[in-house]
Amino acid sequence: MLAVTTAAVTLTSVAVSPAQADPYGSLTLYFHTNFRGDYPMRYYDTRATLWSGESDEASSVRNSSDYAFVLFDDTRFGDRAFCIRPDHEEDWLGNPALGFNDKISSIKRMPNHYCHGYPEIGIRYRWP
Ligand SMILES: [Ca+2]
Repeated sequence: MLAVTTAAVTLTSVAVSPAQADPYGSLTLYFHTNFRGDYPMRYYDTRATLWSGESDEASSVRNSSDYAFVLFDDTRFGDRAFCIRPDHEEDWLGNPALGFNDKISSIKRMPNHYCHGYPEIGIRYRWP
Protein backbone atom coordinates (compact mmCIF):
# COMPACT_ATOMS: atom_id res chain seq x y z
CA MET A 1 0.00 0.00 0.00
CA LEU A 2 1.25 3.40 -0.89
CA ALA A 3 1.27 6.17 1.62
CA VAL A 4 0.32 9.40 0.10
CA THR A 5 1.81 12.44 1.59
CA THR A 6 0.74 15.86 0.74
CA ALA A 7 3.18 18.65 0.63
CA ALA A 8 2.08 22.13 1.26
CA VAL A 9 2.95 24.20 -1.72
CA THR A 10 3.09 27.88 -1.29
CA LEU A 11 2.76 29.87 -4.44
CA THR A 12 4.26 33.25 -4.27
CA SER A 13 3.57 35.72 -6.96
CA VAL A 14 6.65 36.72 -8.82
CA ALA A 15 6.79 40.02 -10.54
CA VAL A 16 7.85 39.39 -14.11
CA SER A 17 6.72 42.59 -15.70
CA PRO A 18 9.47 44.76 -17.10
CA ALA A 19 10.71 47.54 -14.96
CA GLN A 20 8.71 50.67 -15.42
CA ALA A 21 9.65 54.15 -14.45
CA ASP A 22 6.05 54.88 -13.62
CA PRO A 23 3.36 52.48 -12.43
CA TYR A 24 0.85 54.16 -14.71
CA GLY A 25 2.84 53.51 -17.88
CA SER A 26 3.76 56.17 -20.34
CA LEU A 27 2.94 58.00 -23.52
CA THR A 28 5.58 57.32 -26.15
CA LEU A 29 6.22 59.56 -29.13
CA TYR A 30 8.32 58.33 -32.04
CA PHE A 31 10.39 60.36 -34.46
CA HIS A 32 9.25 58.28 -37.44
CA THR A 33 6.16 56.47 -38.66
CA ASN A 34 5.22 53.01 -37.42
CA PHE A 35 6.81 53.56 -34.01
CA ARG A 36 10.35 53.87 -35.33
CA GLY A 37 13.10 56.30 -34.58
CA ASP A 38 16.54 56.58 -33.08
CA TYR A 39 14.97 56.62 -29.65
CA PRO A 40 11.43 56.97 -28.35
CA MET A 41 10.32 59.99 -26.37
CA ARG A 42 8.55 58.85 -23.21
CA TYR A 43 6.36 61.00 -21.04
CA TYR A 44 4.94 60.22 -17.64
CA ASP A 45 4.13 63.64 -16.28
CA THR A 46 0.73 65.24 -16.11
CA ARG A 47 1.92 68.14 -18.26
CA ALA A 48 4.99 68.55 -20.39
CA THR A 49 6.31 71.03 -22.89
CA LEU A 50 8.52 69.19 -25.31
CA TRP A 51 12.11 70.37 -25.45
CA SER A 52 13.54 71.76 -28.65
CA GLY A 53 14.91 68.43 -29.91
CA GLU A 54 11.52 66.74 -29.53
CA SER A 55 9.01 69.49 -30.23
CA ASP A 56 7.60 69.31 -33.77
CA GLU A 57 9.29 65.94 -34.33
CA ALA A 58 6.84 63.13 -33.55
CA SER A 59 5.39 61.09 -36.41
CA SER A 60 3.72 58.27 -34.49
CA VAL A 61 2.49 57.78 -30.95
CA ARG A 62 1.52 54.98 -28.57
CA ASN A 63 -0.24 55.29 -25.22
CA SER A 64 0.62 52.43 -22.85
CA SER A 65 -0.55 54.32 -19.78
CA ASP A 66 -3.83 54.09 -17.89
CA TYR A 67 -4.73 57.66 -18.83
CA ALA A 68 -5.79 59.54 -21.91
CA PHE A 69 -3.27 62.10 -23.19
CA VAL A 70 -3.98 65.27 -25.15
CA LEU A 71 -1.38 66.28 -27.72
CA PHE A 72 -1.11 69.97 -28.57
CA ASP A 73 0.43 71.80 -31.50
CA ASP A 74 1.32 74.76 -29.30
CA THR A 75 4.00 74.63 -26.59
CA ARG A 76 1.53 76.02 -24.05
CA PHE A 77 -1.25 73.43 -24.31
CA GLY A 78 -3.15 75.26 -27.00
CA ASP A 79 -3.87 75.48 -30.73
CA ARG A 80 -4.87 72.23 -32.46
CA ALA A 81 -5.18 69.23 -30.19
CA PHE A 82 -5.90 65.52 -30.39
CA CYS A 83 -6.46 62.97 -27.67
CA ILE A 84 -5.24 59.39 -27.52
CA ARG A 85 -6.81 56.94 -25.09
CA PRO A 86 -5.02 54.18 -23.15
CA ASP A 87 -3.93 51.13 -25.19
CA HIS A 88 -4.28 53.10 -28.43
CA GLU A 89 -1.70 53.97 -31.05
CA GLU A 90 -1.43 56.09 -34.18
CA ASP A 91 1.20 54.92 -36.67
CA TRP A 92 1.12 58.01 -38.90
CA LEU A 93 0.28 61.39 -37.43
CA GLY A 94 0.56 62.90 -40.89
CA ASN A 95 -2.41 61.05 -42.32
CA PRO A 96 -4.74 63.48 -44.09
CA ALA A 97 -7.41 63.20 -41.43
CA LEU A 98 -4.99 64.54 -38.82
CA GLY A 99 -2.27 66.55 -40.53
CA PHE A 100 -0.33 66.37 -37.28
CA ASN A 101 3.07 65.14 -38.45
CA ASP A 102 5.96 66.95 -36.72
CA LYS A 103 3.49 69.15 -34.85
CA ILE A 104 3.25 68.00 -31.23
CA SER A 105 4.80 70.55 -28.90
CA SER A 106 3.12 69.91 -25.55
CA ILE A 107 1.12 67.14 -23.93
CA LYS A 108 -1.29 66.89 -21.04
CA ARG A 109 -2.36 63.79 -19.16
CA MET A 110 -6.08 63.62 -18.45
CA PRO A 111 -7.31 62.66 -14.96
CA ASN A 112 -8.71 59.36 -16.27
CA HIS A 113 -9.03 57.37 -19.53
CA TYR A 114 -11.58 59.72 -21.11
CA CYS A 115 -10.83 62.37 -23.72
CA HIS A 116 -13.40 64.82 -22.36
CA GLY A 117 -14.46 66.21 -25.72
CA TYR A 118 -11.07 66.37 -27.41
CA PRO A 119 -11.07 64.66 -30.83
CA GLU A 120 -9.75 61.13 -30.50
CA ILE A 121 -7.05 59.55 -32.65
CA GLY A 122 -5.52 56.09 -32.93
CA ILE A 123 -6.67 52.50 -32.94
CA ARG A 124 -6.71 50.11 -30.05
CA TYR A 125 -3.65 47.83 -30.13
CA ARG A 126 -4.17 45.73 -27.02
CA TRP A 127 -6.84 44.62 -24.61
CA PRO A 128 -6.37 43.98 -20.93
CA1 LIG B 1 4.04 72.49 -32.81
